[in-house]
Amino acid sequence: MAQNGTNNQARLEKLQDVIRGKRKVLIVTHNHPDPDALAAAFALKYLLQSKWKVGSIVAASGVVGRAENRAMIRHLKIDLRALSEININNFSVIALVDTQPGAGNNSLPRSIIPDIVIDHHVPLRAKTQLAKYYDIRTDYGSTSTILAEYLRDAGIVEIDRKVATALLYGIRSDTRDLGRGVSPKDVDACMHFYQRVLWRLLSQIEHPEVPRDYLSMLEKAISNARLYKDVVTLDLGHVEHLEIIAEMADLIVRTEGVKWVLSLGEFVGDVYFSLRTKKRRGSADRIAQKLVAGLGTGGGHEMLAGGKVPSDEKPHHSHQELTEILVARFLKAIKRKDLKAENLLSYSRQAAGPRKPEAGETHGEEKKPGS
Ligand SMILES: [Mn+2]
Repeated sequence: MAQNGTNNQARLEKLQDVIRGKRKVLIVTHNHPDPDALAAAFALKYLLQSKWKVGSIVAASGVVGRAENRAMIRHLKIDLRALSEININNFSVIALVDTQPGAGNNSLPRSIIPDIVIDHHVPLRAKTQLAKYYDIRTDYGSTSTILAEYLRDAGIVEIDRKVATALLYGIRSDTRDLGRGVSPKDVDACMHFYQRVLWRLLSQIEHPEVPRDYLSMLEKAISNARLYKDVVTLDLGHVEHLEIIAEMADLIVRTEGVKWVLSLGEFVGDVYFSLRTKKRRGSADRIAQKLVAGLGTGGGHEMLAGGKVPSDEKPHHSHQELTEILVARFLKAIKRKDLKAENLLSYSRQAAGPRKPEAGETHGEEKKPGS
């Protein structure tokens, strides 16, 4: 960390140059912000205010639908505004976090080059390099980690406890509890603010009440899922909120014997997908880009990625046709082209029956009742 110290100080000074003397900063995240995007924006706002006394507003397009993310906003009192209700001309500095200009997943008008871009997604976009300040670390598990380092290097010791909680959740959520696409820097960042985390609040965020229709959504997702040997594709059809597509991918990739999941759905006319793999060097980001070549935008990391095909891009294709194209491209990209589809639920039922406990595992009857 020490050899990086000067580097980090230089970064902070450069950032300071961009915002010095400015009155108000607009911080924009990707559409339908996830915990990492929310935490990074929340932390940047806090940094600007506490270090340089510059006010800012956090805004995004889309809907926050996932129960955890809504709980995060509520419990941590994150003031998230709708980008459509913001007059961008009122701001002298514009920052993008957890996304980049041209990535296709944010609603900053194309004509605007942001002043600040902070992100961890592959690829580094050409337009990002036009920003006065950009910090893209594709080896990091989360954008929250970058912000945590800024706060640490800015010498803010008694960091606001809600910000610390947000950052920890942002890092954990993007790295699946520090187990996926994680770098030592992500672990360091978590350790650094550990003492400031509000644990009870974090638990309430991670285990929120889910809406009544959540279970029926689960049922629909799983009963439609198709299995190709070790690959699952599932089409959720029309979804009420976007995050359910990623949530299902995360759930199903945990299934024994499943190495890849492509989860798709339609939201406000556009087709979205999430890609997950258990392979640590899965190049999911590159596969996502292959899927949308000539159709839309995609990107991500080795083990998780996503993308979007806007309806105006291929207006003569139905949702069904687009989904079929994406699935066919996906199966081809991971060399599972000629396999016959099986129903995921039938595969699951085949495994039903008594399972031998593994070494060291407690037998059912020895468990305390209710455990
Ligand atoms: Mn992220």
